Amino acid sequence: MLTRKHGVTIELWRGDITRLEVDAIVNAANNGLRGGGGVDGAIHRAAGPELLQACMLIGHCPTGDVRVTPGFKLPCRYVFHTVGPVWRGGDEGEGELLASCYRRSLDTAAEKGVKSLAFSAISCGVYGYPVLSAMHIAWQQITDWLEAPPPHQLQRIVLVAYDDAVWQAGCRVMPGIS
Ligand code: AR6
Repeated sequence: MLTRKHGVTIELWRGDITRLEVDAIVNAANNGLRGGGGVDGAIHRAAGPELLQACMLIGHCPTGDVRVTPGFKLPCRYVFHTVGPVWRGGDEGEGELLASCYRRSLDTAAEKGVKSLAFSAISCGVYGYPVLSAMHIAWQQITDWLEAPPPHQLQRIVLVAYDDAVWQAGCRVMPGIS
C-alpha cells in the first residue's frame, strides 16, 4: 500500500524489516544500545555480532534521538538506532519524544544521503505506546518533514507493519493508499 508526498513514495509494508532491501532501517532500540527482544533482537540476529560491538562502542542513545551503525550482514547499509518512549499514560512527554524519533531519523537519512528508509513501529511493542496514536505521529512527522525538508535524496519511506495492530492502524492513518 503506498502513497506519494512531495515526490517521495510512502509505503505501508507488512513483514520483517530485516528482509527489506533499503539503504537504512530504523531500529526500536533501548538507551543502552545493548540489543533486546522484538525488532531489536531480530535486527541483531540478522546483522550478526559485529552490530552489538558497534553499539557498545557508541554506548548510549537518549530517548528521542538516533545513533548510526553499519548494517553488517543485513541487506541495508545503515541501521539507525532510535529510542522511543516507554508509554506512561501520555502525560510525560511521550508524544513529543516519539515525534522526535521520526524527525531525527529523517534528518539522519538526509545527512547520510539515504534514498530509501524503513521505520519499525517505534514504541509499539513492549514500550506500550497506543498503536493508533503512534501511527498518527509517524504519519504526521513524515509528512510535516517532507513539507520543508533539509537537502535530501529520499525517494522511498517504508512504514513496516509486523503485526496486525500496526497494519490496521497504518491503514487508518495513511490517506490515499491504494
Ligand atoms: N520486523 C519489523 N517489526 C518487528 C519485528 C521485525 N522483525 N519484530 C517485531 N516487530 P518492540 P519497542 C515490531 O517491542 O516497543 C526491545 O527489547 C513489533 O510487532 O520491538 O520500541 C528493545 O531493546 C512492534 O510493532 O519495540 C527495547 O528494550 C514494533 O516492532 C524495547 O524492546 C516495536 O516493538 C523497545 O520497545
